[in-house]
Amino acid sequence: RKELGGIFSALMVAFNEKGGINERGTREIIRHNIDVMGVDGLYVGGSTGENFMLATEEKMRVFEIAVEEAKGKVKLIAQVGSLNLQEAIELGRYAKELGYDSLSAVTPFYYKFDFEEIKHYYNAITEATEMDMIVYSIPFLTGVNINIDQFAELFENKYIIGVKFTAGDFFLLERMRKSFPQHLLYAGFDEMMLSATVLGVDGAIGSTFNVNGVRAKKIFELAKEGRVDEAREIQHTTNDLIEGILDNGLYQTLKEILKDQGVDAGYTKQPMKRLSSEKIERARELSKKYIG
Ligand code: HMN
Repeated sequence: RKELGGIFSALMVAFNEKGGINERGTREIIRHNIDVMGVDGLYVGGSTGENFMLATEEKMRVFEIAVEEAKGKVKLIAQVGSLNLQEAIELGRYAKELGYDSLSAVTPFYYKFDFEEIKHYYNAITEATEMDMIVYSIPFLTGVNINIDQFAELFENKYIIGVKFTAGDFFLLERMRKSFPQHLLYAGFDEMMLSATVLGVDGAIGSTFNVNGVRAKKIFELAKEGRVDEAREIQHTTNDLIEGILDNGLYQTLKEILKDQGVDAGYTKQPMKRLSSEKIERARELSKKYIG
């Protein structure tokens, strides 16, 4: 299972002006990630893919496109989590059929589900699909916090092989690394990747790797070799870029940078707003300054 480590781009999806999937653009983004960024894998259907705003058929189509462009080249994880458990199962079965390496599912959110309910959700998906599962924990967006004992309980399910840890609680991350040496842990905040790597994560899954994957890979590899000073320099540059991106509008700016790099990344889906012309200019400046 540790073969599933490394740097995974949380795949962006290109949309047209009306919000439909721009397939050609999406294929370009995938190839850019593989050929130019050199990532080890793709995390398909995550937050960055604007997945929670898509219809089931659109989610399936994105899974298909990623397989067509990337199968056999990089590792593929399908995020299937949904408040509609039946949909999550259906997507999981489809990802299995398509040959994905693992599933992942966001913790069910909005209704303040208790832990028994959350556990049932994961067990239902893995029982129906018999696929490996990476828990997608992102408390700042979901409001769902899972503690170490609860992770241990989830891991009693042999299909649950790891956690995508998008949080800044590095005490918890360290405790998890010590308690679960065999499980896969992925850093979820790109701006904290070096710290997470020093704590021993097996990989990282991030949105900014779509444009900054080369640096991300370097940080990860240098830190694994114990060359922390060199890694820190690259994290500093990376964070100058990420600060600029967050300040300007995360997904919109990533798409503008991709466009500046010659990739037809299209639009974000409404109600995400369009960038003003000043912000588009700013995105282009970031692209020139940090990517080249
Ligand atoms: C996904 O599911 O798309 C990503 O894996 C989520 C990932 O953790 C990103 N988080 C969000 O977009 C909310 C980060 O890469 C994040 O965008 C980045 O660290 C900038 O804060």
